[in-house]
Amino acid sequence: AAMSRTITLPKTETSPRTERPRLWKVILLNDDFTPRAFVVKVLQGVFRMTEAEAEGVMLTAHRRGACVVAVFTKEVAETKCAQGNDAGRRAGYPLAFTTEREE
Ligand code: TYC
Repeated sequence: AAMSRTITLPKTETSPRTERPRLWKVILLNDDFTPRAFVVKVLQGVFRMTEAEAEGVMLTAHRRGACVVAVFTKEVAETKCAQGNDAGRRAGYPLAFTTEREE
């Protein structure tokens, strides 16, 4: 009877390069209704900012229309964005965060 043989070829070398994950910006959008102090509290609570950092981000969004808050991996950015939007909605304000992929 014919005997079958399995020939194991040498494993092809692959370069073990780990790519950096793409980062996503969380952006704070200005509106005419959310109180400044509330925006600052949300930034401190969700993004672990100091009061001074949060004031700076809030004022930049207030003056320019939007401000990049921070960058994260996609899932973290989406979670922080949702937490910020939920905090505004629960308090009856139109506070809005959005995410955008970095180039
Ligand atoms: N423009 C708001 C006001 O004058 C304050 C504010 C700042 C709201 C930044 C949102 O992302 C924002 N009460």
